[in-house]
Amino acid sequence: MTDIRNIVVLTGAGISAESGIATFRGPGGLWEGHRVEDVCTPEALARDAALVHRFYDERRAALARVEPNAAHRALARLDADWDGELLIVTQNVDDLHERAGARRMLHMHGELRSALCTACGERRAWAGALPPGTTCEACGAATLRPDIVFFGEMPYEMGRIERALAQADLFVSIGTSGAVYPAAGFVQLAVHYGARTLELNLERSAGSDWFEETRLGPAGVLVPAWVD
Ligand code: BJW
Ligand code: ZN
Repeated sequence: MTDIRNIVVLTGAGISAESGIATFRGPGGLWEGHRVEDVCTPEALARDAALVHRFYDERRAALARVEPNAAHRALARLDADWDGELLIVTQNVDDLHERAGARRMLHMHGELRSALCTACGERRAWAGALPPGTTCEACGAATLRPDIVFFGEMPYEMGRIERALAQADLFVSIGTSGAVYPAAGFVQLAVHYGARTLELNLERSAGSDWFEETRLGPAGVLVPAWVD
């Protein structure tokens, strides 16, 4: 990687699969018979808040039963050792990158460990269960919801991500199906700005044709092999 200084890494559900967190699409990707596209919407929250809260309460509780895997740890080593710019953009709402020790990262689709006030936009830590009726510390409204980016909502930090992609010498995509925009379009942006592109995924994805190189296999093997 001699000519590489600025790196953007995009991660998806596939990087957490070996930790035991189910991916969204493919086997086991349904939740109580609902497609993620049907549960993770502002309309679903308005229609059946209890269902949506239960979905996320279970996912939040499951975080306590999983650990970062070799792929998360390899990216944390990259973060610690890399002298150039690095931004790890995760679509995941779990906290396995930070528990592995990564620091230069952001959660573009929100976080299970965070609550969002729909009245004032305040985000705050959400550790255990949040009983219905809990009020926002900033504005006092009882309007807290999971701090998750639903379909039709704008992902977080898009400006920062686009600036990093414009500066990137290398874009690496790990464990994502390329089915959900805008993340699915990052490879095209990276190519447009002249970055090298590498995909590490279990199988070919919707975006594979855009990448200069695709390596197929489990993230727990491919990511350490790439980093070390
Ligand atoms: C392994 C592995 C192992 C397995 N090792 N690999 C039509 C066309 C284009 C766009 C749209 C459209 N209609 C609507 C849109 C926009 C929409 C969209 O893209 N929809 C598509 C379904 C078509 N996008 C949005 O709405 C986004 N916002 C937006 O566009 O804002 C702009 C805007 C706003 C308002 C008005 C106008 C414009 C928001 C998207 C939010 C996504 N949210 C979710 C839910 C998060 C909460 C939760 O976790 O519950 O985010 S959906 C879900 O999918 C989650 C993920 O982050 C996201 C991506 O999934 P990911 O990570 O790729 O997982 P999988 O399961 O799909 O793939 C896993 C991969 O890993 C597979 O390839 C496996 O092979 C691989 N793998 N094991 C390595 N061991
Ligand atoms: Zn508030």
